[in-house]
Amino acid sequence: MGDTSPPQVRIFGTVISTYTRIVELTCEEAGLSHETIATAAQSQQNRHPFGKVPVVEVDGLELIESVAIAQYLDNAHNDSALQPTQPAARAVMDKWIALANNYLFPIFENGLVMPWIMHRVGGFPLDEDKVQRALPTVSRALGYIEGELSEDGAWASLGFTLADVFLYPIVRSVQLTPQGRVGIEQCERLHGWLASCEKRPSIVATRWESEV
Ligand SMILES: N[C@@H](CCC(=O)N[C@@H](CS)C(=O)NCC(=O)O)C(=O)O
Repeated sequence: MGDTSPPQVRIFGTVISTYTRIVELTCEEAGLSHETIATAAQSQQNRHPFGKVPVVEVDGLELIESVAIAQYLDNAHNDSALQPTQPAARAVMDKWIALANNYLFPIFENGLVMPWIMHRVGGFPLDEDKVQRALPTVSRALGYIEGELSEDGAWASLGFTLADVFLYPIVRSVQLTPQGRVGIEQCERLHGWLASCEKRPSIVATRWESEV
C-alpha cells in the first residue's frame, strides 16, 4: 500500500522556478516527502516579505530564503550529509553558493532565461535585444565557471553538496535556452558536470515539465 501520510515539506512556489527546484532537490536528497503548492511570487498569497518564492512549511516552521531552507532540511533531516565538515571544504561550498545566488543567477535569469520563459511560457515575442545585450556577460560567467572547474575542480571536487543543489538548476536553466546550450557545449568541464548530475535520482525526480 502507498504512503498516505501528508508530505512533510510544503513548498509554496512557482512550478518553473529555479529556487523552488533547489528546495525540491534538497527534499529529494534528504528523502523527505514534499509537495509544491503553486504560488505566484508577487501575489497576495505569497508570505515572503519581498515577494520571492519559495516559502516553505516544515516541522511547524515557516521558512524563507533557500540557503536557510536547504541548510535546515539537510541539518534537521539528513545528518548534514550535503555539507562538508572540514572548514576549508565548507568555505569552497559556501563560496559557490554565494557566487550562484549573488551573481550567476541574476546574470543568467535577467538577460537570458527570463526572456525565453516569457516567450515560451508567456507567449510574448522574444526580447531579442535583451538577449543579445546579455550574451557577453553570460559568456564571461560561463567562462569563469569553466576556468575554475578546469583549475581545481571547484565545488565539484567536494562530491555532491549543497553547492551542486544550487548550481544545477541555475546552470540547467541556461542550457535550456538555445544560446545557453551552445555556450555550455563549448565548456567541456561544465558540460560534463551537468551530464553527471543528470543521472542523479534527485535531479531526475525534480525535472521541469519543459525538460521531459
Ligand atoms: N533570495 C531568494 C531568491 C528567490 C528567488 O529569486 N526566486 C525567484 C523565482 S526562481 C522569484 O521569486 N522571482 C520573482 C520576483 O523576483 O518577482 C531565495 O534564496 O529564496
